[in-house]
Amino acid sequence: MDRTLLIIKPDAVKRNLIGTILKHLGDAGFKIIAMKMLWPDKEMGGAFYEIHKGKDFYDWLVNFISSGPIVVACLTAPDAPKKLREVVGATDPKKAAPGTVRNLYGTSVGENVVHASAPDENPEREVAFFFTDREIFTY
Ligand code: DAT
Ligand code: MG
Repeated sequence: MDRTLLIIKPDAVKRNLIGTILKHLGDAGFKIIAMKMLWPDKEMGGAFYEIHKGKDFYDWLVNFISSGPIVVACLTAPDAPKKLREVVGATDPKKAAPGTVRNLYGTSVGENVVHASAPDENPEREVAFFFTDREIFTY
């Protein structure tokens, strides 16, 4: 089984959408094999999003991801990174396909409720950013 990283971003946590989003992903066939809630500081947010350093939205993004608690989870399913991106939808909620998580719950291109690892941007690096091997379970 493949694995990928999900982040429920501060906008969704503040709007009390943790359970709604996890149910959506459970119904879509994902199994949670690691999960925790944390409040990242700017150093951690900047390191996680370092791939975007230099882009015009980088400072906004780092401030946003460190603006409140987030939920990080490692999800497994066949072809998990690709499948999660499909279920999450396009970055901009207005362009996300009907019924996707961002289409249903996102409010703007920045406040788009979730992060999902890009299949071509090393999902395993993102899983390892938040979880040690001992925090990820096989069951
Ligand atoms: P994705 O999260 O779909 O992989 P991305 O990697 O291009 O999208 O960008 C990472 C995050 O940065 C994205 O979820 C929201 C934010 N972002 C991207 N483009 C933006 C923009 N034009 N204005 C504000 N925030 C943006
Ligand atoms: Mg991305």
